[in-house]
Amino acid sequence: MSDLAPETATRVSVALRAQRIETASWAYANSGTRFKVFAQEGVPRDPYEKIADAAVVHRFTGVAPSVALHIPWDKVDDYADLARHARELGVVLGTINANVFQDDDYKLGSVTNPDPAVRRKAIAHLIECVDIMDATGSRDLKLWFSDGTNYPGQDDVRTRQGRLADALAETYARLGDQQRMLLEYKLFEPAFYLTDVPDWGTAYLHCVALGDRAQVVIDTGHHAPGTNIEFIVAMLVRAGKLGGFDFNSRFYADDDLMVGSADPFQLFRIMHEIVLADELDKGIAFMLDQCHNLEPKIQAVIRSVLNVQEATAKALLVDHAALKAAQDAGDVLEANAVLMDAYNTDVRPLLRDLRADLGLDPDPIAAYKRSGYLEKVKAERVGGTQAGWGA
Ligand code: AOS
Ligand code: ZN
Ligand code: ZN
Repeated sequence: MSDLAPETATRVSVALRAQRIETASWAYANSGTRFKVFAQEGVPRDPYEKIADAAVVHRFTGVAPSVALHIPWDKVDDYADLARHARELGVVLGTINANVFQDDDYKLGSVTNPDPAVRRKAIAHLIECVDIMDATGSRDLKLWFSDGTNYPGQDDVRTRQGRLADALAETYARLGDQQRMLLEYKLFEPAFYLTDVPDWGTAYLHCVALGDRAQVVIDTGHHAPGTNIEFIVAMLVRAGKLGGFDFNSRFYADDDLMVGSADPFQLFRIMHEIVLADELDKGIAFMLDQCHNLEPKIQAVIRSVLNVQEATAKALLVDHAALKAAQDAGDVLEANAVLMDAYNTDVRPLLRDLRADLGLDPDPIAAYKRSGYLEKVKAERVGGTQAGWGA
């Protein structure tokens, strides 16, 4: 039992019940670094099996009812059938992630490539992704571009921005009324000198030019060390331009480790900005973008979902009235103490109670392990696929 005041526990539980976290299809498949992919037994052999694994995560957590796809890693002949398969398992297909970074043609860029034929090919893929969204019923198209240059002088910065703007505008024009374009930025990698969408400012400028249904995605691993990510959250929320998160943890660069593992306090600070702005259930997509190279994948995704839930619960515990009073009084230490009180609260009893109320096992990881699912798929699935990298 949680020892929080009953009305506090109720308020936090109601908000947590409404929270939705989207998992990523590629997290269930084999992955690694450019040095080695360590294959695991029982990993999915096709998109249908990835969705089955995502459904298991939802079954034990109750808050992960959608799974993001990556095209062409999750290419199938009939996307409506894939959506039906997902629904039968109790989940839905979520964000469609485009891929204009793995073909040889994209060596000098995709939508920013100097060659118009390559740019056309890239735009055709982005539009194909919207066709797929129509079939899957997905709301969001997520765009991440590896485009950039390795050497000063290699290409013209402003010309490339113009090519990018043209491609985004053509794709945006193809979206349906209920569909959104989410533009993701990343500081560097694979380009090492200049990346065409390196930061939130660049993504924001493009989204403003496009219109209301273009919004920015914050991948928590895509910043320079020490970047104040919660400040970016606050700025984008204030501008109505925060479309979603790709959650993961980083120690060095785009490490794609489990969210909340490297810096749970940062995750709390991010969720605090979301809760303060009352944006927990207003359409911001809370997605995981992670790779589980060493650890068992489904269990790691469950752990990640729980980490987001714990950070959210702590953010919901911040006493906003006390915080504002301390801020208005200029009481630096008291304001900080209000935040730290919430962060230092053990929310696990509250979350166990919430799961029991929802008819779930209070300990999702133990329940998953007891279910025997991993042993079953290990026996059934021989020759699982790689997430996509180097495939
Ligand atoms: C790449 O670094 C980005 O995080 C993208 O979201 C990418 O599409 C995803 O990680 C799959 O590779
Ligand atoms: Zn990402
Ligand atoms: Zn990334």
